[in-house]
Amino acid sequence: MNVEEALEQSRENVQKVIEICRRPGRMLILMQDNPDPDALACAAALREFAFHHAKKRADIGYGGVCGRAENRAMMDVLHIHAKRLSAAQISPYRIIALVDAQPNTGNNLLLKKRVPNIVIDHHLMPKRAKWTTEFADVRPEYGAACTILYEYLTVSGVKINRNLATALFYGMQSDTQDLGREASIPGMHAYQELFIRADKKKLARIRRAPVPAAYFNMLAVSLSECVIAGKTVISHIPECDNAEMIAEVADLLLRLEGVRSTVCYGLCDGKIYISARAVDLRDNMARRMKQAVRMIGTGGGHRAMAGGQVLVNGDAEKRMALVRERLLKAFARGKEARPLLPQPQPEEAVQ
Ligand SMILES: [Mn+2]
Repeated sequence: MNVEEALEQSRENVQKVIEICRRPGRMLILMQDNPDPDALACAAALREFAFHHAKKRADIGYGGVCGRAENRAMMDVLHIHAKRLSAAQISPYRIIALVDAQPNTGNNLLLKKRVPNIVIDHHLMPKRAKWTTEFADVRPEYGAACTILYEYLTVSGVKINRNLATALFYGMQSDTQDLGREASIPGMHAYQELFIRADKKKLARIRRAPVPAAYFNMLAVSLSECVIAGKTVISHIPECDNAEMIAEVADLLLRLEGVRSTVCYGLCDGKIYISARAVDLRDNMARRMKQAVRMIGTGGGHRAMAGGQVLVNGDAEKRMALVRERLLKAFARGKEARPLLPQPQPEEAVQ
């Protein structure tokens, strides 16, 4: 898709989105349970869009936790007011827009029986997507979903203020790793436009947000038991208080020389979260992730990055062991797993 075609598509779509926003009743913009910068940027942009075209002040919500220091800093510095909701708190909303996520994927609060009004996303859709919505704009070729929202604002004449430009730029930057991963032509165009307008000082404050000591502790744990199997690195965090740490470790380990893909998994809030990353788009992480969690959880994403969740009922250790087995099978079939780092020798008996 070139830039003109993309904008044409957006011009067509904004009419329907405006019509939905103009209906009476409260509107909720729902993100995935652990919203990332792309989701936050989408939500901030759609809120601005709804206010401009329908004078509607939408709420922004998510289940789970927004734990990553950068993401909390983004909300803080750019004044994105998102609230943590329970599934029950969603029902009073008359209009629901799901951004950077899809229904029935297990990563958001939307219950099966509730049909959303708007879905704007860029994740690969399952062949037979088992969900319905009134309006959907899903562009799997886009590296970041907020590029779609950038187009909506642009084609419908909504002014993008400095904070919003910064949010959109950071959303694109973080989902595409500075356009190095799954960047589309419309995405590159939007990135350039937004770079000029983004507040660089605020960007720096977000990217280098301070982290607590627990962050380094989790990092140390994830590295100490990390294994390499073939060209895949697999690490885990047995007890993780921040699900986003798992994605961060998967990203970090991808820098290891000679590695083609990375997987990190960890137990957080009674759920096992899994993140997978690939250097090369020929390795389809979304497909492997689906294979790994088949019958025990949900998963999906993109070719270069994928995520999954497995619920734990009962023995968490057994579940973690099963997940490990499944991951080794799906991501490093037939390869022997050996420790990545030298293992500490057992201490000699003290006399
Ligand atoms: Mn995204």
